[in-house]
Amino acid sequence: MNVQDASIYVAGHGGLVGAALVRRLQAGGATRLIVRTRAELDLRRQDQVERFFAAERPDYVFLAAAHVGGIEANRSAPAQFLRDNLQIQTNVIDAAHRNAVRKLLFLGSSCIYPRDAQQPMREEYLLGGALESTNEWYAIAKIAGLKMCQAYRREFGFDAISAMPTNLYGPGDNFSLRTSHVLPALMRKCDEARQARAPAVEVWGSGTPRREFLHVDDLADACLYLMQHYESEQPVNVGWGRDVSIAELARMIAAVVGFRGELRFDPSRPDGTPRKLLDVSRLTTLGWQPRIGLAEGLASTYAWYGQHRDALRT
Ligand code: GFB
Repeated sequence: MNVQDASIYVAGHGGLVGAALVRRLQAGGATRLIVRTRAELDLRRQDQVERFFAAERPDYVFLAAAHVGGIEANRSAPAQFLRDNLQIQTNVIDAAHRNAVRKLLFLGSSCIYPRDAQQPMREEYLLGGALESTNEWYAIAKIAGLKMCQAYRREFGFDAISAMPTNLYGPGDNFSLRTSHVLPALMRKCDEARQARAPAVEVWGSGTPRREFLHVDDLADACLYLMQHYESEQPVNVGWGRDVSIAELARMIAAVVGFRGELRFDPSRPDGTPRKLLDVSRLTTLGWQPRIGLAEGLASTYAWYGQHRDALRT
């Protein structure tokens, strides 16, 4: 793929991942980027998606549009997580194939692997056991998406590949306390507690679950690398390679933010998967490595949050 000349559609450019992809492609000199807002193109509507692809006929597609959220968002909206994601990915993958897209990259998630999978999780562990109940609706949709890519490659020869990122963070994240993931939620809670001189911040669950965090700019770089260097039906894990406990993460965030009060754990909230660490050897063997460590990424994300906090308080 020649980034400068190709027409490239980034589905979901308003989200954390899509916006990072646009930044990465623009930095690479892309001149023919195609994006649409949700108001312009509702990817859940097959008729709209078919009209869009027939008119634009992009060369390459990054499928980063999805209904996403943290543990509470997943719990409270199972139908939307299942339906929206199945609709979006089915419409886009099928229309891309029918309109001669040269290659498509589908974004999945590390929650596709069994809850009690051996750690770190290799791509082969897919469907080897039961899923984590707090996000099984999202996981089932993402598994269907990667299977669609495999099936379209086998039956139609469509060059569709899948990347499975670990938990992501960075500029442009969702900082809503109800629907966000843990990292932006704790950043915002610590920031507000510091400003209000509050004595404590509430951390959901026991603090013992372990998560791996990858900066979204690293993910975008990996996606472009895969688009240019990978052609197979096997999904590829994209992660940092190390994990931290939620308690450790909370302490790191408190230090970055300058919150010196107490971290108060609330065991009435769910922990979710006990551990989620990806084996990234398939990707590193292909020649790609992440660059942004968690301490550095937390500092730059907090700087970004500081510039946008008023607009982000929803
Ligand atoms: O990031 P998170 O919402 O989702 O939660 P998952 C990770 C862990 O952080 C859980 C704890 O153990 C939470 O209980 N946690 C502590 C908090 N304080 C907070 C808080 O204030 N807000 C939030 N949100 N969590 C998601 C899946 O799982 O990961 C998605 O729901 C997707 O489907 C995504 O796979 C990558 O890491 O548990």
